[in-house]
Amino acid sequence: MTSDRNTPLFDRARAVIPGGVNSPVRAFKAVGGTPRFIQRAQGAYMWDADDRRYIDYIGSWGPMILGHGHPAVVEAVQKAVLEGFSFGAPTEREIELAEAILALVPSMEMVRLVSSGTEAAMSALRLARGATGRKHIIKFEGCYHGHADALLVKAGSGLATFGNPTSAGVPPEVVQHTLVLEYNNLEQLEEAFALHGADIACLMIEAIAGNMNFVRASAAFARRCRELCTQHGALLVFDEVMTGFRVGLHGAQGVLGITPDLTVLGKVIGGGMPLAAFGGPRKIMEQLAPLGPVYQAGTLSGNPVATACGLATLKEISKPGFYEALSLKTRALTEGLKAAAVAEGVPFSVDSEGGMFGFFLFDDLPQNYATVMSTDNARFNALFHGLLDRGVYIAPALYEAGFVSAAHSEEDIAATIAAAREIFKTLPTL
Ligand code: KE4
Repeated sequence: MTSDRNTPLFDRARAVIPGGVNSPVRAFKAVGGTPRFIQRAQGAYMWDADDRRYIDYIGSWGPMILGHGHPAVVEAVQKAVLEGFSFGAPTEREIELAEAILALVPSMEMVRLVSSGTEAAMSALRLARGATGRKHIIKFEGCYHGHADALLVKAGSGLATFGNPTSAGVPPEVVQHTLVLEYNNLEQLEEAFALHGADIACLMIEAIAGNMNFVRASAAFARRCRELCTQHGALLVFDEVMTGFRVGLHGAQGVLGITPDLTVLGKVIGGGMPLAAFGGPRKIMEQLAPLGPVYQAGTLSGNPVATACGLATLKEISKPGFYEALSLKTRALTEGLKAAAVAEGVPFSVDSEGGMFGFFLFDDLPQNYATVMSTDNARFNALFHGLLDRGVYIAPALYEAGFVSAAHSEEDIAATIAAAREIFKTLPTL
């Protein structure tokens, strides 16, 4: 009988931390079972409290694009730590990181560094409202932009009506200006702008939605978001916390060829340390304190250790051929999984871009949240736990994306496909 330290650790954790975790998805609530308490990670692998090894397709939900413990990143962080943890004063390294980000995101002329994607999205939202003097915002069902109150909202009843809170503690008046539309629904988009266009501060979207597993905005839909924002004087905000530097060196905006007004970044730019950012044209960004009237601040914003980690990461991913190699590896995984599923008669569809991928237990790729959430939970959970038991760690929720790193080997990909094929043989039929 192998030792099981995860269970007592989970019991101990639940005694002192709500749900035993510091972020809900980690609790395995969607898939059941006991979360694995990770002791260490290296390259494409994580080891749990029982020293069991997993091929890691979470990558800290996106940041670990190089794999865990990349030597150049470790060296940069070790050096930074010896120079000081935090100063609460400007540093040259923040300038270097800002310049590096601007060089890779042409839609940005200025950028502000913060400590989490939530903080970046919340600040971008406040900036959009401050810069336009308008209150209303549009978001889409299935897109997640962190847990700021105004963004914890689900669709209201009926077309283009204002949203209702998805969380206790968010008063209805806080979300009364948030319109929640169906992703990829052109009719609702047109109606929302026809009814409210003059009052819309911004439209915030994940142009490749990783919080619905992996759903792309159609080219027509993304183009129409851009056109309608321009036409009505609203700001188009791309939340690229997940897709930024993950789907390609220039993010989803590079893949789609669309220039947003504001971009929200996180995850990869911190390389695993708490670092996120938002940015856009100078005329908008200079509305921010201390220059302009839109307040935004943070004790650890631009933290010198986090910026060292982010800079070292960006340096590695900017090297020629990085994304070509990563994309090939990711596609080898998704096509291999698809072939295994088809061979076993399991309905399965896949998509990927750069180092981000998704799969669905449907023949066709879903285009919106409702379809994604119609997935048979029992089948997904059987796949999740079957893979976990075979040393493959995918996202513990069917609405989450997967991530491949530069450290994943061909052998890792082959082992993953082989494990999935074994499970497809016995996956409960509908
Ligand atoms: P954080 O506050 O978690 O750093 O970022 C919020 C956020 C904003 N925008 C997008 C597109 C995001 O995907 C996220 C966070 N993503 C989740 C994964 N779906 C983080 C995992 C978690 O919540 O523990």
